[in-house]
Amino acid sequence: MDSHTEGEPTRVVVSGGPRLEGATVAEKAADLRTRFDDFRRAVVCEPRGHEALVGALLVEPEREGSETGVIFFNNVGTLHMCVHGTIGVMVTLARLGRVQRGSYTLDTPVGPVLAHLGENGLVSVENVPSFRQQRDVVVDIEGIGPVTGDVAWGGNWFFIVDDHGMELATTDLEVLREYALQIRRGLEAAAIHGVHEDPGTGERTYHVIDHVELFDEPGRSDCDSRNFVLCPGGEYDRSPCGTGLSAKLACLAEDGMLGNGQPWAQESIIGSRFVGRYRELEERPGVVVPTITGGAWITGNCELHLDPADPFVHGIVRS
Ligand code: PYC
Repeated sequence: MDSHTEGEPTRVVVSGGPRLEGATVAEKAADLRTRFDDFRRAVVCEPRGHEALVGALLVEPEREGSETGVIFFNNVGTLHMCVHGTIGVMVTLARLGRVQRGSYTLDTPVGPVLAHLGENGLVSVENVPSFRQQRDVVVDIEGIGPVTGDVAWGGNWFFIVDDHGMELATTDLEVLREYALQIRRGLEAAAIHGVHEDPGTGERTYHVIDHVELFDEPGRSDCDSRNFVLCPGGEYDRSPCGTGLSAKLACLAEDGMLGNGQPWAQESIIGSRFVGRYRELEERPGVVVPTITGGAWITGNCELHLDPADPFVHGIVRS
C-alpha cells in the first residue's frame, strides 16, 4: 500500500515479502541485505518504483506487546530507521483495520519506537534516543572550501550544516543536491564517521554518515526553520525528515536553544511541516528522546508483478 508523509512516499509491503531469518529485527534486516537485495530493488527501484520511494517491510515483532517489526529500505539499501516511513506505516495499518486510534510499539533495527495515531489523523512518533556526537566538525571540500557542521544521530546519521550560504528553494534542487553530495564525499574522504558504542562491552561500530541536512530560515510563518535533506541514494527528502529533525533537536537541546517539551516546527524544502519535541533522559546527559508529529495520506493500493521473464524484474540498476 502506498502513501505519502508530508510529500515523501512510503510503500508498505503488506504481504508476499521474503521470509527473513533472525531473532531480532536488526538480524532480519541483515538477512534482507544479504539474501534478498533483489526483492528490495524490485519494490522501490524503477520500473515499479522510483528514486524517492522508501519501502517498509513488515516482519514479526521482536518484543512482547509490539504491534509489528518493520524494516525500511530505499533505492540503495536498508535504513536504520525512518520517521516519515513510520507515519506511513501507521496510516496504512489503520486503513487495513490493524490499528485504531491509540499508541503502538513498532520494533525497528535500531530499537523500539512508539507511534500514536491521534484523533486528528496525525501520527506522533516517539523516536529512538538521539544525540550529537560532535559539534563544529570542519570538512574541507574541493571546489567549495571548509564547511562546518555537526555529526548527530536521530535514528540515522546526519551531518547538519547551518552556515552554507545557499538558498533552500525548490528552484535550486540540483545545486543543493550536488553541494550536499560534495559534503558527503568530503566526509568519506576525511574518514569522519558516526560511532555507536555498546554500553555493555564498550565495543565501537563505525557508520557512514549518509544523510546531509542544511538548515535555513523558514518560508512559512508557522515554522521555526526550513531544511533540505540529502538521502543516502542521492534523492532529497520531500518531508522535513523525522530522523533528521530528531538529530537537530538533540543539537538544539545541547545548545540550550530549545527547552524540554517545547515545540519546534520544521518546514521541508517543499513547504510541508513536522512538529518535534524532546524529553531529556536524566540517566544519559546529552541524549534526548524526540517525538515527531506529521500526517500521511494513502495514495494507492497496488499488486506488484515480478515476472521472471521480465529483464527488469529486480529493478533498473544504475552503475
Ligand atoms: O523521515 O526519518 C525520516 C526519513 C529518513 C529518510 C527519509 N525520511
